[in-house]
Amino acid sequence: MATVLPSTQLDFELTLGTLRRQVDDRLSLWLPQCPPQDAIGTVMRDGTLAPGKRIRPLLLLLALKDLRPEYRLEPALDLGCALEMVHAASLFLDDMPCMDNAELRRGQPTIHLRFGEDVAVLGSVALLSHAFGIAASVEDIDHATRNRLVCLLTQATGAQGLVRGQYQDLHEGRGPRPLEAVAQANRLKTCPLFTAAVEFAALLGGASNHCTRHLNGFATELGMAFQLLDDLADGHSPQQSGKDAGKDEGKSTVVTLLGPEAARKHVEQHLAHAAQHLTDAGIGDGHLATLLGYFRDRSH
Ligand code: GRG
Repeated sequence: MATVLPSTQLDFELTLGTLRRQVDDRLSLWLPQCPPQDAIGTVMRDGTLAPGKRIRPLLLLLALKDLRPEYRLEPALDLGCALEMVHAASLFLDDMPCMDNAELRRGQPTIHLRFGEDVAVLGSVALLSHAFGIAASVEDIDHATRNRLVCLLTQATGAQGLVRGQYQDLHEGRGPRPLEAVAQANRLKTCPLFTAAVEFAALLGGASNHCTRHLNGFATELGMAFQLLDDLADGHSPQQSGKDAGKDEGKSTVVTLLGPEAARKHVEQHLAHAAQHLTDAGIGDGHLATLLGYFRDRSH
């Protein structure tokens, strides 16, 4: 029997669907349209547009709707595309034999298996460069704000962000490590693009320092919950997750250290903290708060 959704939930799902389509249409405009013999252009396009959740651009767009609903969509969409390209670039690398050695991503064979390791690395670098170019040329924003946006993206991506988190995970995660070390690697590898998304929205929306601080706290807590849900999905079939199953065997994650039940409790705690940050930011009953409900449902 078909599930009947309450009308507010239905409205929100329609909003999410519309925003996702707008992100994909904008991504499609930014990504190279090229013949199949242009392998770099092809992986940039196919790898980024392959079906994914688009959670990072959605966070930006929903945060901006909560902060300043009347704000023009195009600059936010462009920044969302930059975030999604950095994310896709990181997935190309994460899947490579020297990292997670994955075979399946977003329901398809991984980029290096389809196109070779050289193309995966070069495509990733090309996507990163493209993302920074987009952030640096967003229209209708003053120079100082644009510089700040680029700096935020740099910090999220580089040696104090995704790169550091990935390194820690690769070099410490294959043996036993304390829970705090797992949490620290998760904080670095997954949260920076979440916090960049809401900070982009805060900058565009002219949010106060107080509000920005709590948005940052919200995104960090959500990122931590998101990573735990990703780890929990390691036990799902490839049909459900679109990824290889059992990649975390022998690795130290919250799930392997504490078991799935305790990991789910951690998810709930992070989501509760995230909700409190939204209340403290003054947007406790907006779009981001509704989004949290979806993660709460997934944690059970
Ligand atoms: C900045 C290019 C670059 C590399 C930095 C490889 C690397 C170093 C970082 C990878 C970090 C990483 C894979 C973190 C995991 C984050 C995560 C939960 C990924 C899954 O994200 P989803 O679920 O995926 O949003 P979809 O496919 O839905 O987009």
